[in-house]
Amino acid sequence: MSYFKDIPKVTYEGRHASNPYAFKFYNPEEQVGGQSMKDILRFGIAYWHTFTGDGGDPFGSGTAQRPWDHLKGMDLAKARVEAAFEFFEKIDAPFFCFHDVDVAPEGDTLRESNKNLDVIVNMIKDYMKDSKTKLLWNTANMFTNPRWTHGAGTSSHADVYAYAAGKIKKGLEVGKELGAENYVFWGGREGYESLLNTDMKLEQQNLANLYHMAIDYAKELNFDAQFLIEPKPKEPTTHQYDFDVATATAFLHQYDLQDHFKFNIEANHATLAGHTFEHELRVARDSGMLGSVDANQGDLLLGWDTDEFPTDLYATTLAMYEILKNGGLGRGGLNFDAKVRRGSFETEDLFHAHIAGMDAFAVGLKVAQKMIDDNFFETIVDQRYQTYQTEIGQKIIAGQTDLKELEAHAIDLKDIDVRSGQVEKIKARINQYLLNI
Ligand code: XUL
Ligand code: CO
Repeated sequence: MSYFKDIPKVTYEGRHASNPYAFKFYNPEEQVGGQSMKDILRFGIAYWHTFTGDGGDPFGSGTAQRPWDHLKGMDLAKARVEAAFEFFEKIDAPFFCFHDVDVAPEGDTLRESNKNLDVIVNMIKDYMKDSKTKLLWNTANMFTNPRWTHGAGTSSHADVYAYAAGKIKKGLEVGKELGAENYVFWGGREGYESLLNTDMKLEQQNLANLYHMAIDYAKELNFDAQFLIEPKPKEPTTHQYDFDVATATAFLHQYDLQDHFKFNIEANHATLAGHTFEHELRVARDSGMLGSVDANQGDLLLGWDTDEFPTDLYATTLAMYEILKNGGLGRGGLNFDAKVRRGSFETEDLFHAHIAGMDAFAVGLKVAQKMIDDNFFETIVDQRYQTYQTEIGQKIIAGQTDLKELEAHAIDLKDIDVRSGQVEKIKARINQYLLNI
């Protein structure tokens, strides 16, 4: 049975191609900076948005028209696996990602849910044998079911906490079974709605303990996936504990978890935190903790997590610059945590959206590599900070001076030659790079 029978396999046809089912810029085998595009970009398909989501929003029900809509329960779950692997093959996806509840329906108990999950995981494992598509990461959904109302690892109820621990245990076993490269912790409802009824210290300590238990169990399983924290400042809770990379870094250090985690950075979460995407990538890169990316974009006019497919070439270029300067994403990848708009309800839109996202990152990659080859940003930054190459400047950056010596240096200074930052000149050059690829 084919779910996408009218859609051909998507291949690279070049920037002037008119075929909507062709990549215009993403050419998997093309070498960029000595590596193939496919190996640098490591695209992932988010199961929840592409195969499970129905296009519903807080104001209206689902609109998506999917060839598996007539099915229910385990039959629906099985059809989605078949459709997913057909989709991966047609779009040439190296990776996919899922939450436990995306792939298998929950039962009345954790035992029943695990039973359903085992059936589907076995099926996925069979499909993976004949597929090039690997598991970038899996995770446990601990935010949808009403039991998670007050959080999971930060719940006010010990039974809910134990339930969360059980879900993570199973998630690690599933990740091991399917050879996942990473395991993600997005703190869905780990935060608070109101400080008036919240013991923040207890909640954060409990969450840290849960992470330590997960580290121990992964060791016991011999599961060597990279653990990833995915920061988000708000939504669904008013204040999420993993607010942004800087906040989550402090949390990891406070509870001695810093050697066991990297970050999965989502563009739309960055902008919700009042940062740019590249800011969050930079903070993680500077501390050696950039692990993976949820590739999407938000709508600054709306201000919630709209999870749009990334099409903004400026943003993908600056993101790819950070990723290349990081030496790539290692075991991470670019997971499209993105959904087609509610109005884009036809099945073929799933293809158009992924093609648009893959092409946008391919452009970003090529432009960023060209800038790096030209030492574009490096030259600007070196010049801007050149006074740190003087005697006193070198002492400052080496931490080998003191207030007395610096006062003596400054006390008779007049007319310091502070230079323009020239940000408009830089932006004009970036536009030239973008138009010249
Ligand atoms: C929610 C979000 C999640 C995580 C995985 O905003 O980004 O889908 O990526 O739980
Ligand atoms: Co995400």
